[in-house]
Amino acid sequence: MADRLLTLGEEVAAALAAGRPVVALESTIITHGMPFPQNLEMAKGVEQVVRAGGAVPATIALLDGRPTVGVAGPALERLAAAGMRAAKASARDLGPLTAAGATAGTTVAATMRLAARAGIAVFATGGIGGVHRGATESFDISADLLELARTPVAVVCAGAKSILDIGRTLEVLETQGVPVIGYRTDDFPAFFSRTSGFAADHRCDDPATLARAVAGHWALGGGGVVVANPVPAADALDGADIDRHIADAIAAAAAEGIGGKALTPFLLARLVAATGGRSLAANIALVRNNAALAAALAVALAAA
Ligand code: PSU
Ligand code: MN
Repeated sequence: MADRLLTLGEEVAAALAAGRPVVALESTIITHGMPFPQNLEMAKGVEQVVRAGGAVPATIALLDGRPTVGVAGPALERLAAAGMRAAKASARDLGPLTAAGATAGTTVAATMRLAARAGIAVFATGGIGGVHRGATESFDISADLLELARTPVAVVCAGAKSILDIGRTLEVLETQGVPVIGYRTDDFPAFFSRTSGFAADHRCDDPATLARAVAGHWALGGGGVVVANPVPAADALDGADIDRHIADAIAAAAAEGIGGKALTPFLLARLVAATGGRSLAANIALVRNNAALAAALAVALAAA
């Protein structure tokens, strides 16, 4: 059935109508997470990985006020070139930005909301938002965690960057009833590194088992699921080195009075600048790795 609020790409609409596997992809990682032109190469490359895995990619964004599921071609190029000149839309921003006719990258929270509305249950990204360090004072907790509580979409990620307080992020996910499933790992990964020192509460070792775990959560009325897929060992970065750059970035944010929705993009940009190409290469590698697993999960769910 047509949804007059959503613009669906032709290929995505056909796949959904036929019950074929589809993987949602977010776009704040394109506009606010990586510099141009690497962001565009990443976005196109990740779509190819999803296709190679037997699923149809659906990049989601707000284009001139239209919530769009299946951004491709020149529209994807415009979005990537706009970068931080585009807005950053979390779930609460969708109504106002739609009314304003804005173009925006959608965060994990906003992408989940639009994916669920389109009927897409699997979503690949790099890292989720979470509880920021110092949140006991700032109250800065990403809306990603609250959307995960309520919206039945499986989010395949490489854990959370340690710009965040990972322990408190996991506590909020537990409170909100969000399962955290390690893929072929007992540890919750820390984005650039395969371990964070915190455990993932469940583990699955193959896509079919993962699909049963996720489908079971939904069958019993659950919302979002975090599938934590560690960065490939060959692409992982040295934890101590990254932590030093993260500490510097957080100090710079405090000195410049950066907060609210500007904080995460500020920290990400500082990290890219401080580590040069290395962190960007690792970031791209782990997103591709997540896209491959998301495709396998979508295929397994469609076959079930
Ligand atoms: N973490 C990353 N890369 C990203 C983001 C987070 O390592 O690109 C983006 C995602 O789009 C995520 C958003 O949903 O930042 C979270 O922003 P906030 O903390 O303002 O909720
Ligand atoms: Mn925030």
